[in-house]
Amino acid sequence: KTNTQDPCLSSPSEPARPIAAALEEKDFSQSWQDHLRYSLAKDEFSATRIDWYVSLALAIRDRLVNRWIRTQQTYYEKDAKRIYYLSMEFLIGRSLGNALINLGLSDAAQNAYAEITKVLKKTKHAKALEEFGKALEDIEEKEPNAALGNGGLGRLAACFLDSMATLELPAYGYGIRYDFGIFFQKIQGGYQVETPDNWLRYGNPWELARPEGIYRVQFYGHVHQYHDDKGILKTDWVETEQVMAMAYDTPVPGYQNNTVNNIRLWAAKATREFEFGYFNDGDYEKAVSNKVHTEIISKVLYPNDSMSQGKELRLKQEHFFVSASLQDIVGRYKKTHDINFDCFPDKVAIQLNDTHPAIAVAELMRILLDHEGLSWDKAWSITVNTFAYTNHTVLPEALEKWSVDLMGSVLPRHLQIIYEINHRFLQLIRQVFPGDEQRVMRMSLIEEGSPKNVRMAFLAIVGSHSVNGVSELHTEIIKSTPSLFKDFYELWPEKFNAKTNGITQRRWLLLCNPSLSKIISDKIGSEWVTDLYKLRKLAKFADDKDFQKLWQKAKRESKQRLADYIAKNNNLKVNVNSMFDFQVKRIHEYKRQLLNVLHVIWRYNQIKTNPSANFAPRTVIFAGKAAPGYFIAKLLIKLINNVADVINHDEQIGDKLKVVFLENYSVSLAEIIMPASDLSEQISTAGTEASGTGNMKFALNGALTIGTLDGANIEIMEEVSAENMFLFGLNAEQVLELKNSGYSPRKYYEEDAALKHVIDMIQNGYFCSPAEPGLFQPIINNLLGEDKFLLLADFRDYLRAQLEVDETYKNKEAWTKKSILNVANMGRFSSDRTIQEYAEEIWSAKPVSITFNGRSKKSK
Ligand code: T68
Repeated sequence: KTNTQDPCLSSPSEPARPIAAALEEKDFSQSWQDHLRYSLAKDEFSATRIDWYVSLALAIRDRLVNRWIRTQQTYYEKDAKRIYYLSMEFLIGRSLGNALINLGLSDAAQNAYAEITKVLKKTKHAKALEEFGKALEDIEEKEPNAALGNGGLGRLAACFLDSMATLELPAYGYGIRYDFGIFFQKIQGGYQVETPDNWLRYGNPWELARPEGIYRVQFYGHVHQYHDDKGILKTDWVETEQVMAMAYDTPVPGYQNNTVNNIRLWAAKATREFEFGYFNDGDYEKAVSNKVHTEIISKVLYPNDSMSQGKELRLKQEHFFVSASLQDIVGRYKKTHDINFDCFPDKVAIQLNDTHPAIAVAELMRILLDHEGLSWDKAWSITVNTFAYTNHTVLPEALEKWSVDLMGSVLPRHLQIIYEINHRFLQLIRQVFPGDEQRVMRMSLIEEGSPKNVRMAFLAIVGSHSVNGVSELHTEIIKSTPSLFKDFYELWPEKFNAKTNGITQRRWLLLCNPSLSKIISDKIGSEWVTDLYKLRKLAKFADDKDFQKLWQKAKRESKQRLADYIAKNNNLKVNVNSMFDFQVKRIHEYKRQLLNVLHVIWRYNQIKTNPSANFAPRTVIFAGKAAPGYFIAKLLIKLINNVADVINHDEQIGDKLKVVFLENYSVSLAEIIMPASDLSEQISTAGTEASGTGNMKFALNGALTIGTLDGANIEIMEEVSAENMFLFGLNAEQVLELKNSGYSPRKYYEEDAALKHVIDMIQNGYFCSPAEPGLFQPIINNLLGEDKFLLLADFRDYLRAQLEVDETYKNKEAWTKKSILNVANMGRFSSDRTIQEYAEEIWSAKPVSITFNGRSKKSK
């Protein structure tokens, strides 16, 4: 039925034909073996473990395909409002285990594995059996991580896709199909060494190339304006360099519903390949070198998580994926609505994951003005009502700025449009704040100076109807800080909102921690998998002795698994009865891994001077990558490894203290770490960590948090209550006060003998080889010079909290009770809740259920 009131509600077309269910009913083990034979042309004697992995993935993918098609058909038929999540990063990790869970195929896969093992045993072919491994996990481990992200921002995008599919939202992820993801980190002689992550080497069974889904993306050239024969001003962007964007699609299954959404990643291809006759025009060599040159655009993920370097290739990456995505989005809209753009914001919501895709504001304007012939005002209103922007950082060096010269050269038409946006925007400022030229300067999209810069965050704010921070505190900070968005908040308070991050409990509890999941579901049922607030039911068992025993046993199993991993990878034996204390995240000064190290050295000194001191035995574990060009962060990794070396080889210390640096932190390593955690270190300087999401993963797996009042830690405290955490340090307000009143780190150093001793040991070469005694001097200079992140101010209170941790850990029941209560109160931190809020408050998007072969919400 057509709604006469609302012209944006179009009548749904005829329902599509029912889909044959034949494949869904085919025996799973048979599918697996058939793929080995017919897709890979291998028999069980020549199959490598990777072949077994790929054929298994293909058998699973077969079971996604019909629902995937059906989902896209349904969105089209219902003319649903689509959500587009534009992100330079998607840190997906592995897909196999997640697909099994979401499709409800875990048992089928286990049975198939057992069956094939039997078959192989009969052949008595030792090599064949060995390649097949001892358990399904051996095969799952062959899957490379899809590591197309740096850290929290990219992993958040992946959790969001999972939640959007589970909530049946018509959502698409758009990004770049990098040939190389985040580098592999090796530790050599204590130093980080980077090697390339060639994750596509053996192919990628999850993706489907869409060679027909290609778009032309333009760069450079110049703008040509003229009046056509009717006297209308036309704008052409001409003599450009052109690159083709080719689509690769990966399915995103929802949890046991029929929804399978899509993530579309773009790969750069030379235009020449697609232009008939180019290779015939004689210059073969030029053709090939041109191909190499342009395909560089999607070659590698930039490994910086907190620093905008202003590199030309990065700007090209941003425009490349934005332009292809917008062409795709506008094309999809026109299939249903043709050239009537009035309904565009009712049918399309685009979320900008940080400013990395912010050029989209200018690109959509360009498409609407230059290609679709809309007026400025109409195009602008559509643009603002379509876009929403998420900010993820307050660090000034991370805020993207592009020099006007660079943008004028790479994207001349976009620069022109940005100037026009700015011109109109500054007129508005002058109207609202007459005579306040200072404010006009501060708010201009163009930063004056040499070079002149385009401020991308300002472009994103002006071009969006919503601006959100990723926690309550972070949102308050961006609204109130003059050097951030205070002026914009004063102009448009209604645009600003908080959307506290979340994580998907499907990956971060159900999948990664089967033993804890089982005892939880045995006790309270399994509704928590799609409604995390259901975990509250655990609270009444927090004191239950039998339940506590089960809880401890699950934790111990996971710790044993990690201990085995450490034995193998670090050649170090750790005691599973010791407290496993983790700080895993990117290495950055603001995250204060150094504060953790200072505590470790202090503890070492205490144990040495008083061997009978009653500390709870601890294993302090670090993991995380440093940006390859971040000198101090890399030196910190070396310091951690050197400190570990001294402490781990000190026989006086024994089990009381061990220090471990786990190399190459990744999504799949996190899946081993989280379940094994007792203590979670979330110790950033208050006011610096926008939200954090590792904090949530740890707490959901029963770790207790030692942390500052920063980011989402505050909201975790609101849920689990302060007495079930170990909070310390200055709050964000006190940090500002201290900085404003003149902070002197030296004072703390001079007045605290134990702290002084720790710092002196680092400075005097206690943790260095005699050949390079001054190795860590740059770290000391930072600490005693500016100490930008107030480590010394927080040191004493951190020690106090750490001693409280010891006391609590020694009381096993008290600790376990707090652990249970942490898990019980984690409901708020499901990304399902976060996405629900985005859908209602920013996107105005509604779920669309997928009916599959006459059934809805039910997979086999
Ligand atoms: C993180 N940011 C925040 N940035 O640091 C973290 N940056 O507090 C928050 O929980 C998380 O985002 C999710 O909101 C990042 O991870 C990046 O990775 C990044 C990448 C490129 C450029 C700048």
